[in-house]
Amino acid sequence: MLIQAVLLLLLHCLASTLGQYELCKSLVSTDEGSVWEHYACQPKPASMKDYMRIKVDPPGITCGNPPERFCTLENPYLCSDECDASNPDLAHPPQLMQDRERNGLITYWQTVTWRRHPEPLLANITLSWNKSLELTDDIQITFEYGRPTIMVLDKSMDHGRSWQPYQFYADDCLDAFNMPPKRVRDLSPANITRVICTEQYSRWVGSKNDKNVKFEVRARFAVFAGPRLQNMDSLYTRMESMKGLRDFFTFTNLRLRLLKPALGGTYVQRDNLLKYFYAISNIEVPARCKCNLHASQCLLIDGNLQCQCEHNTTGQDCQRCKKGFKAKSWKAGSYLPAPNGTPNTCTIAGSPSGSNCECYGHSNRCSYIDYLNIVTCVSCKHNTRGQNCQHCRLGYFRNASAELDDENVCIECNCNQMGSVHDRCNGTGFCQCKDGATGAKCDDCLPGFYWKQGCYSNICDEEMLLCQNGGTCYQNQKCICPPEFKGVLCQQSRCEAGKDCNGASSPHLSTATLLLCTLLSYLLATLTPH
Ligand SMILES: *[C@@H]1O[C@H](CO)[C@@H](O)[C@H](O)[C@H]1NC(C)=O
Ligand SMILES: *[C@@H]1O[C@H](CO)[C@@H](O)[C@H](O)[C@H]1NC(C)=O
Ligand SMILES: *[C@@H]1O[C@H](CO)[C@@H](O)[C@H](O)[C@H]1NC(C)=O
Ligand SMILES: *[C@@H]1O[C@H](CO)[C@@H](O)[C@H](O)[C@H]1NC(C)=O
Ligand SMILES: *[C@@H]1O[C@H](CO)[C@@H](O)[C@H](O)[C@H]1NC(C)=O
Ligand SMILES: *[C@@H]1O[C@H](CO)[C@@H](O)[C@H](O)[C@H]1NC(C)=O
Ligand SMILES: [Ca+2]
Repeated sequence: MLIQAVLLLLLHCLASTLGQYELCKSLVSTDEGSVWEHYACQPKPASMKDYMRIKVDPPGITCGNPPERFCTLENPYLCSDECDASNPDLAHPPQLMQDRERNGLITYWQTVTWRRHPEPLLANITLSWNKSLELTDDIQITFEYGRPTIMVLDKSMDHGRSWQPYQFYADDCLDAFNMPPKRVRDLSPANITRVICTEQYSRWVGSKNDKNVKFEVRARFAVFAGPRLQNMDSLYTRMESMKGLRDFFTFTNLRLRLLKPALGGTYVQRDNLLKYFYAISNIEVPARCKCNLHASQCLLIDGNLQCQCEHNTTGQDCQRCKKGFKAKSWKAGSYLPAPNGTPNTCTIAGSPSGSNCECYGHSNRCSYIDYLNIVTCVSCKHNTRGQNCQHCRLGYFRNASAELDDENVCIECNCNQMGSVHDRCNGTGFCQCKDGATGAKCDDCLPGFYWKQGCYSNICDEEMLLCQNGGTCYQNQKCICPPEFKGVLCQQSRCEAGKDCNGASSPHLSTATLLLCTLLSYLLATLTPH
């Protein structure tokens, strides 16, 4: 017992020297021998600039092709500097935003100058990681020769498919974006995830004084964890309880939209446009791999960051249970309760912790049904049903290319409501069609039928059911008859008994004549004795 206590103490020491959530598991000795204990865990923060891919737009925005002279805002008449892409000493390619500078030598990416004024000088810098990351400290972008007057930081959480603004920067927020200027310190816990426009990093202070533009992460953390981030538990508790807080710090891509360069004053001096351009020497992105609290390591494998998943999870972000470990559905680990959190491990199918009830990852709950003496899964998700969530719900069919534990295992039948008997389908997705309907979803008609919110027998066609007496077939639905004929196929003359009508040979009878005809035949019919 003493040894156990000492071991536990040791473990505690180890955990606290390592920092929070740095261990996914550890071997603990108990009376029954050594067993693994599992904890929520996350990788250490890292300098993600080492792993980012940079793309600058538009093409040709980088200076030096052709070679170009440029001036500085401080001394606009001393234009001895040159950018030349073909000379390594004078080139300013994009990778100089992420290099490791040595011996105090500042290296930077630089754009062409604003020769095309008043056409705006625009540039996008897109940073991609092909991995979900979570910010752990301030993003810091270092501008040489002055910070932009207007810029936007965007982020994507889905590998660049969709983008959203992260922060706006301008020397005049109202003028540039019609937003009131804010500082992060104006934010309260309730609106900490608000996207703001700040004027803090865009005002002209001389190009040597403050070169940095920040996206403040520390100040946002401090709202919960205190000014020196001494109470990280409190932040982690918020991460679990406050909707959108973790997502706010999560991204796969970032984009800087540079909209207006530093001016060094209020106005653009049109007689010296060679002093206006963008130059960035460094982009610092301190973050950790997002592994859903299932990994403490994140490694570069084949050029991509990859969580080293524990707890029998898998996937780039440990966002799935491993095959064969889907007794329950997948869950992210939890920071709570402090200090070790809850690992929410994936459990082996049919293992005791899954209560011997395999649900193929479609349910987390089992229940014992007394009178049947069975254990059954409760609230099967992903459109499954059954004791083990092994069947598809009515209106769904089994996806032949998916395993039973796949989220996509059941596909909606999608039977056409008008053409089908009901919304169920057979094992290969075929619906049961009403008379005249056909196709897997019963949204087509058999030959001899036409579609009008369901299939109906043709009234006329070009082969068997011909319209007569010059009638024309309208969409298989009806014969459009000449005025003097009627009947489904225009087979009937309108005035069979009327002599006057027989004589009418002109194709277009006037309405008056027609009326007269009808009247005459009516009169004849009533007057003729039976
Ligand atoms: C920068 O990206 C935005 C979309 O985020 C796009 O609308 C704009 O045209 C791009 N600008 C340049 C200069 O490529
Ligand atoms: C992104 O990462 C995934 C998983 O590591 C990999 O399969 C994919 O090929 C990568 N895509 C690119 C464009 O590198
Ligand atoms: C955030 O909330 C605080 C207090 O509730 C308020 O004073 C502040 O204006 C809000 N900030 C934004 C950007 O809405
Ligand atoms: C994961 O599965 C392996 C192999 O069955 C097992 O030894 C290990 O304890 C499991 N880990 C967790 C966290 O359940
Ligand atoms: C069937 O399952 C496979 C494998 O998971 C999946 O890629 C595919 O999208 C599924 N098909 C449908 C129609 O959902
Ligand atoms: C489903 O119905 C179609 C069409 O009737 C048939 O070809 C198919 O074999 C059926 N599939 C199953 C699994 O019964
Ligand atoms: Ca550099």
